[in-house]
Amino acid sequence: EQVEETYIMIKPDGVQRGLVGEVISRFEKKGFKLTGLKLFHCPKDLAEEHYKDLKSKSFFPKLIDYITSGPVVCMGWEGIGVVASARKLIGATNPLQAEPGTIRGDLAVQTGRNVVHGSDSPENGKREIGKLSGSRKENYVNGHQFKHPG
Ligand code: YYY
Ligand code: MG
Repeated sequence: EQVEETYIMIKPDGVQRGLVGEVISRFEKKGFKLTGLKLFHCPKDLAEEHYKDLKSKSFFPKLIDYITSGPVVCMGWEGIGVVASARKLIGATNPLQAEPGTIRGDLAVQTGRNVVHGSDSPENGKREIGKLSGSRKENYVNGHQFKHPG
């Protein structure tokens, strides 16, 4: 197992419903390290870039409308095997199929309102942190450098 970084984004429904603390808490309690965080209203072009692999899907326009409908919380999380582990913590794409104990399984009912995004590979983790964060990591952490204890 390798130390890697994943991009986790609390989607507009999660922010609006007041689930930011709940989501962050689950990643903290698991033992991962927060490497960056910002509140961000994603412009359309960046949303389309982020979800470019889904461009041909019928739900794509609705997905872009939704993800740009309000602020999201962009985060980087680091740790051993964090990419796959985060996907487990998040649960299946359709919240009705997500296991209880997962974020989507506990907190959501609709695929189109499933609270949180997590990268599906270390490569996409890097790409998404770079792109959706505004391409510069300094910007992503809002210019603040911080050291995580331990
Ligand atoms: O990685 P994950 O978020 O679990 O699913 P993806 O297949 O990458 O789809 C991204 C996003 O698109 C999903 O979280 C909700 C939305 N979506 C949808 O609205 N309807 C579908 N049938 C599939 C996905
Ligand atoms: Mg995905």
